[in-house]
Amino acid sequence: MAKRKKAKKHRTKATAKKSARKVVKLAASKKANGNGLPRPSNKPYGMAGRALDGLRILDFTHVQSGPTCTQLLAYMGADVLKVERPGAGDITRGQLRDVPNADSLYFTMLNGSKRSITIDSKHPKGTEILNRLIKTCDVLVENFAPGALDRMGLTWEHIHKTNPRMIVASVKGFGPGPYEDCKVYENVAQCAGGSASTTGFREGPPLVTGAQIGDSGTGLHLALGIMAALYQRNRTGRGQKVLCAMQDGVLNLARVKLRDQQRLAHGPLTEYSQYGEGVPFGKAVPRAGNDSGGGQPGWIVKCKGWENDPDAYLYFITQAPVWGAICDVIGEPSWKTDPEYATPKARLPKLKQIFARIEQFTMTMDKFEAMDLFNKHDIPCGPILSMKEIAEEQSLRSTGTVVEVDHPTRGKYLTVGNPIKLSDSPADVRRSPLLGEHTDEILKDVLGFKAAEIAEIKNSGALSAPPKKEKAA
Ligand code: CAO
Repeated sequence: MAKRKKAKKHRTKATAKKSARKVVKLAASKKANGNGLPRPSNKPYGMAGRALDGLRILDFTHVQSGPTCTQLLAYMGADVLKVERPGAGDITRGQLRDVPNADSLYFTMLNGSKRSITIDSKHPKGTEILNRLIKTCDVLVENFAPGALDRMGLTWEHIHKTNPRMIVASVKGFGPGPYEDCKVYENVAQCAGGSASTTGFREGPPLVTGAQIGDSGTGLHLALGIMAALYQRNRTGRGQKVLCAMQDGVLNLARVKLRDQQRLAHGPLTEYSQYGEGVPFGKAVPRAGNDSGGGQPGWIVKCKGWENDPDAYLYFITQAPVWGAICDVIGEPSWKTDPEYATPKARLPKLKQIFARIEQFTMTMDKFEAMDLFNKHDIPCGPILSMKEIAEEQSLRSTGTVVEVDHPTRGKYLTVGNPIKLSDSPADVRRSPLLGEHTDEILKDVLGFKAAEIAEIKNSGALSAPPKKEKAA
């Protein structure tokens, strides 16, 4: 009887919390603009355009890491001028092509809202144009292999002398040290930054993750560095160099594992399932499968249909404050008071068995039913969503996180919009440019060249691919 009363009290508390949240949400939604934020004010400060309007970026980025950074800045209003090699452009335009003769999704999903200009940076006239662009832009962003920018003659000293206000932001694979001259791609960074050694199952090899923490993750770090440098420039009037190494970016995202490395010196990592399984720890942080990283143990459990659907799973967290509700819902009310289960410490060695019981329960319903049920009781959990489900998810479309844009050669495609929502600065998500689409426009509007000068520049060969060499007969 006492137990039932307590359970009822818990349910009432959880329901009250839920309805309070609903009331706040309803009140807010009257002013909200669909992405959960207040609508821009109709006062002048709310009508001031986008956050980065007026910021001009000379974008020398390619592949993924740098383009992630500049695309985000473009979404927030910056005028991003993407400089590409004539005739070829960013190598990703032609990689993983799904539509013949059209820019790939690899390229289009990383270069939205930018303008494209083709310039041969090694041609004397090309160098002249670049120097003029350096004078008019605020930030140069690049992620060439080490030394490539210098080989174009665009050393920090040269850029800083040409435009002392310019910020030069670079992604490199490694910072100064034994590997600083190495080229790096995503998975190399995941391995060198400590992520791969701590991802996967104990019995298996190191694993890389699908989330592009090396490329896109470092691009995000770079965007933050650029914003900080711009803020400092307001005070000093001087630009500075910003460097983000992919190894550092990955480590920053994997910092909890460096935490665990240090904890290991003081004893086993009790929240890792291997502790409960009695498997001794070695000298380095092991792979932890789907164990949750924090102090609230979690695991992935099967749901109805798992035999045929590879994503019919739910991530379930046995959060201590709702342990009573978990026991009630899964039908193990005695675990609330049983000293073997009642405290988080007592549960640690039995996590495998506890999750097996939870799984027995979740296998009776699909992942969305399970999500609804557990959420009613404030139990944290999440369905494993496939990319198909995400592409079709209407709430992500309404908030502008997933956006459909139209492209002249490939037609409509989905892209990821701005995940950072600003209440006075709606995201500007447009299709990616064709190679050199804005060359004339940039020469005329940004650099002020007259039609005759543009024709002369074009004749010089600085904007076109060098003629192919005749093959010897
Ligand atoms: N006009 C003329 N030449 C141009 C040009 C232009 N507009 N744009 C680029 N180039 C030239 C460069 O000058 C360079 O020439 P040199 O090496 O002869 O001086 C050349 O193109 C290629 O540059 P790169 O070395 O950066 O390209 P790559 O394909 O060999 O390497 C990558 C690619 C990504 C491994 C390397 O750029 C790199 O390590 N970048 C830093 C780390 C990074 O961002 N990695 C993430 C990549 S996303 O997975």
